[in-house]
Amino acid sequence: MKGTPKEHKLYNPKMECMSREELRELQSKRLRETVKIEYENVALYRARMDARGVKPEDIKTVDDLRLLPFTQKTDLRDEFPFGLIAAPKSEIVRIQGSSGTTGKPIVVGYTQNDVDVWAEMVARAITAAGGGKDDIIHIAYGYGLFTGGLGAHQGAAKVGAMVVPMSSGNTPRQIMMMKELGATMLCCTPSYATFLGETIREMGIKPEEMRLKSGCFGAEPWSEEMRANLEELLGIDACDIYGLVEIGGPGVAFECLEKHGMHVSEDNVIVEIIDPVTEEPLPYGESGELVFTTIMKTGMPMLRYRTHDICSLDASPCKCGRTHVRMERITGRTDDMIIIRGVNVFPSQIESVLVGMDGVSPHYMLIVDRVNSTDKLGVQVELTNEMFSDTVAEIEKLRDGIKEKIKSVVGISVKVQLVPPKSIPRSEGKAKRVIDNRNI
Ligand code: DLL
Repeated sequence: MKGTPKEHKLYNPKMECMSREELRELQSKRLRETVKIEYENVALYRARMDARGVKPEDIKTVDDLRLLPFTQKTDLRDEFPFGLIAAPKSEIVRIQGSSGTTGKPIVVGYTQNDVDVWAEMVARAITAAGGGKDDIIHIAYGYGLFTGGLGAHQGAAKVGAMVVPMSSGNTPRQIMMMKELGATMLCCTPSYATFLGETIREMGIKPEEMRLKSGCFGAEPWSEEMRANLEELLGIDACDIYGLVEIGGPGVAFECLEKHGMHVSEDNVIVEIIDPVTEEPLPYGESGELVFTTIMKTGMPMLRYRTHDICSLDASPCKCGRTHVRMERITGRTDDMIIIRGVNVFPSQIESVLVGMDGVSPHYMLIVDRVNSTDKLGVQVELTNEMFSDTVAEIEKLRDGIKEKIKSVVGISVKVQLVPPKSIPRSEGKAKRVIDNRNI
């Protein structure tokens, strides 16, 4: 909370506070090993490196990173499910995925080593947010293929805390459990945390009656204003945490109690910022697309993975003692992905439902609102002329059918509104498919 003196705790001081020179050497060594693994075991990487005339021996230090090819989400789709796995399949102990993908989803295979590395990244994040063995950590991220629940769980278990694996949903029960068990930390999306805070107030429970002191909130973009509001609602320190399933789930970067950017776990990943158009690396401080290379993963390592997330890096010293660079808040995306209640949604997924469906045209608009701190997705769909003159019962049946199909493809409930033919504005350039009314 503001004004409270900050006591900075570290989970792994050796790694987290290593000098920049030592870190560079460690990164270079680990990069060489990773590139060798990829070249020897993954046909796609071998072919791409061969096409560029690059051999593993050419990669000597982190400066040689730019010789390597990029990896994209489409590569994971094309190589689904096991094409990018670098370890023997019998070594894969966990599959995690990205929420809400249509057709071929994205899955990532983790070895026991990868699960352990990831658990430590989250343990560091929890420690940085003031957590430890004496804490009772309430986890309200969803458990499943999404990395939020299991990721936070593993990290909380690693610091030796008492873990309450609530998963998402059933808000009154979440609040009852937090209050009765005396949760001291909360891990969930920032919008859900705000909703919990508002509901706690509405139920007449005062923040003092709860024992919460801090939390790790991420999986979606949020703002400083949202942080201030959340901290005030729950009486806590709210720290940001970032990650993506391709690189290692939550914990890839996390805030300490200084709360001025997320320390990137640089002994496990190499981070770059590139110009998304020229693909050239940009210096610290400039805003561009985040790119990660994993250097500790063995199941499905990633070379220069383009996240499409936009932010900048800050290498100035931090009072907490960590030497790892910090990434600023994510300010946007280079693609049209939106995140609704922690679920990643691409407009193309909605389109795939509508195309070929009788009675509607493939013209649609997604409208995102935040009502009582909960994201709501509305989909406006244009009826065809024939359907427009049909009976109300038929139109309602069509609407329910679309709603159900979107739920099965994207994984979330949406409000479908059928609109008259030609009522959605046509664009001459890039079609505008999303109206985001959330103030984040
Ligand atoms: O969202 C992992 C995660 C779980 C992070 C819990 C933090 C807490 P994915 O489902 O693969 O993984 O989605 C990754 O979510 O590329 C960003 O666009 C967005 N994202 C994740 N964390 C943040 C954050 C998890 N702190 C995608 N701020 C990423 C803004 C975030 N966006």
